[in-house]
This record gives sequence, C-alpha cells and structure tokens, in this order.
Amino acid sequence: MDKGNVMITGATAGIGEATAELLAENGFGLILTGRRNERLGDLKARLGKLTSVHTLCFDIRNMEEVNKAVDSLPEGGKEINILINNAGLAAGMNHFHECDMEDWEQMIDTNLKGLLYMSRKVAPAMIERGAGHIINVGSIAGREMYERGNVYSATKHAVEALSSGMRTDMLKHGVKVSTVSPGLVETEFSIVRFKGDKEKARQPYRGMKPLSGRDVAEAVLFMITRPPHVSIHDLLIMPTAQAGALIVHRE
Ligand code: NDP
Ligand code: 8X3
Repeated sequence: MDKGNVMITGATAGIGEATAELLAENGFGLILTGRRNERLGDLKARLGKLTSVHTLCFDIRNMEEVNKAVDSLPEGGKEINILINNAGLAAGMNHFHECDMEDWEQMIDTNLKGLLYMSRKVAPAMIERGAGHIINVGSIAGREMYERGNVYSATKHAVEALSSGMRTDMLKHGVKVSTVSPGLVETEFSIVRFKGDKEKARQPYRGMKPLSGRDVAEAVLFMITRPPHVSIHDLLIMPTAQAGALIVHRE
C-alpha cells in the first residue's frame, strides 16, 4: 500500500535520521534534506533498499535554496504528504548579555525562518489536495525558559505559537499541524551547541538515561498514522528522569 511521501528536514543526524530509518522500515517514501551531502548519500544507499528515497542538499536558512530544492523534485515524487520540520539547533549557552549575536542569527534563521520557508513552500499543494500533515519539532525549551536558554528557548516558544497559527489558518483545508516537543535527546545537538566540546556536550546527560532519536521517531510514527479525523496537535515526550527543562533526576 502506498503510504505517501514524507519530507524530513535535518535527516543527516539525530532525530531526523532516526525518523527516516523508522519511516523507511514502515514503507513511507522519503525526501530527506540536510547540508551534509555525503551523509545524504549514505542514507539513500542504506534506506533506498527499503523504500523510495530522494535527497536534497541545501541550507534551510536560504529561501532561494529551499524553493529551488523543492521545485527540483522529479515528477511523481513531487507530492509531499507529510512535512517534518526537524532541522534546527541551539548555538551556544550563555547568559543573555554575554551571547554571541551570530549564534542568535543562526538559531533564528534556522529554527524559525527555515521552518517558515519550508512550510510556506510545501503547504499550498497540501491545501490544493485538501490533505496533508506538517509536524514541527519543538522542545521542552518551547514550554519553559531556563537560565542561559534565552534565544534558543525563544525560537522554540515561537515554533509553538506558529504551529497554532498554521493549524488555525489551514483548518478548513484539511491540513493537520502538530508539534512534537522532546526533552533531553542524545544526538549531535549538544556537540553542536557547545561547538565540538565533547566534555561539555556530555554534561546534560550525566547520570540519567536521555531519550534516543528512535524514541522520538516512534512518537512521530504514531502521530502520522492516526486516521484522517484524528490530529495529535501537541506531544510532549520526556525521559522518565526529567520532569522539567532543568528538573532532572541523576544517579
Ligand atoms: P542534531 O544536531 O543531531 O541534528 C540536527 C539536524 O538539523 C542535522 O541533520 C542538521 O543537518 C540539520 N540542520 C541544522 N542546521 C541546518 C541548516 N541550516 N540547513 C539544513 N539543515 C540543518 O540534533 P537533533 O536531532 O537533536 O535536533 C533535531 C531537532 O530537535 C532540532 O530542531 C532541535 O532543536 C530539536 N530538539 C532536540 C532536542 C535534543 O535534546 N537533542 C530536544 C528537543 C528538541 P546538516 O548539519 O547536515 O545540515
Ligand atoms: C533541547 C532540549 O533542554 O537542551 O531542545 O533545551 S534543551
């Protein structure tokens, strides 16, 4: 049975990669994006044995690149039934008055503007078909502000707000809009946040069992396999040892 095509942004690592793997195992067609072309090639070789895989290498911060990439999809593979806006990052973790402005630009341009460019490009065809599903990856940081989380947390709060706005505006067109908001997930996220400092990157996960990308992928699979009349608007998924952004039980 044709389950349709899922586009996953940021599929070259972490949650996006794990979601690509799980959805391939479950027979969804995949359109996978990221900036690291070699990793995209590896994914295509590996997951292409299970399902159809199309890869698009571009920087989500660049609107022209986004539009060109989506327009380049081959006839027959153009239909995007589900869009998972996953690409994102935290850059740095400093007190507000000590933050690097370039980090702010990068987070706002990726987590917000990238999500907007992708959704704006893909949504009109969903509206035309009267069906579609957009899943935005939020965060516990989009529910709670924490010390030194400032702009990253603000971008994820905005993802929550935008998801609600998108859902409201596309309601009558049959397009579902959801957020999945994880707590601590061990991926490349922390290595990126601390700019390659592996010792610092390990700290958030010390003495506790974080989520894996696969754990989040399983939640996403549940969300996209509900019947047409059911929408999981919002899903918060946390490690059992985590009660809030900074409330973590460590052994
Ligand atoms: P990873 O660093 O492991 O993966 C991030 C992905 O985003 C990579 O595939 C990367 O690909 C892609 N990406 C980043 N910047 C760009 C860009 N400018 N253009 C295109 N792709 C980009 O992190 P996670 O898997 O953990 O993060 C995925 C999402 O989950 C993010 O939105 C993050 O905020 C969110 N999240 C993560 C949590 C965690 O604890 N890990 C918790 C809550 C939410 P490439 O470098 O190849 O471009
Ligand atoms: C990532 C989780 O707690 O580091 O969104 O902000 S956290």
